[in-house]
Amino acid sequence: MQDKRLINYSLYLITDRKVLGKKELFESIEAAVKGGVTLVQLREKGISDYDYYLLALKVKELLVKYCVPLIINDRVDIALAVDADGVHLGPEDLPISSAKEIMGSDKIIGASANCVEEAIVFQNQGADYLGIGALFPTKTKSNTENVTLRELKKIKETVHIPVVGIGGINLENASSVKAAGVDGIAVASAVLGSESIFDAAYKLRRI
Ligand code: TZP
Ligand code: MG
Repeated sequence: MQDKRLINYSLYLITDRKVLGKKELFESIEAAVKGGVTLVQLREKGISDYDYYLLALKVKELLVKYCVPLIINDRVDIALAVDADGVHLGPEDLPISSAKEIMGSDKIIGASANCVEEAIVFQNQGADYLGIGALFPTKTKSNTENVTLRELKKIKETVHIPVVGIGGINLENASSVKAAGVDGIAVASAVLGSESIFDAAYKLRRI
């Protein structure tokens, strides 16, 4: 487990099987990491707890080799079971304070926020970083609220924890997100949906 103050948020990969097509998840994560992904969030929906556990364990073993931290979406229990580096929580998940109590202060707790007010609340509750979006149209997640680049910039200027932009970010618009001053971009389809996962990650990392 890396010191959470030293985490590199610059290219944050969020997994999603829907965007992978025929590509295999585990190999795709490895290609993305080789291309320059600095942090991975395992985001699995609709699989059994046991399968989620086994997959998370395997991905954790892989990422340890590359010194890339693993974040688990939603599930504090799976994150603890595989000794992941942290968890990402949304409005339907455990409150940040409870997750912190269960996981301890060494683990990373990320939260999704849509505006400055929410960002301040989650920071005060102990979030270690914030995911802000959706910044652009995305097919990867339904029921997202839209967040403007202007609001993103305001959030970044207001909070003191790392801020990551998310939602529909790709090679064309990544520079505009960077211009908002963020600590990183979080992507699913721009990397996992790409023909060459390595190249896509490499190019985004360079931005
Ligand atoms: N949260 C807000 S938008 C989003 C999530 C998980 C989806 C990001 O995926 P993509 O394919 O990079 O738009
Ligand atoms: Mg969630």
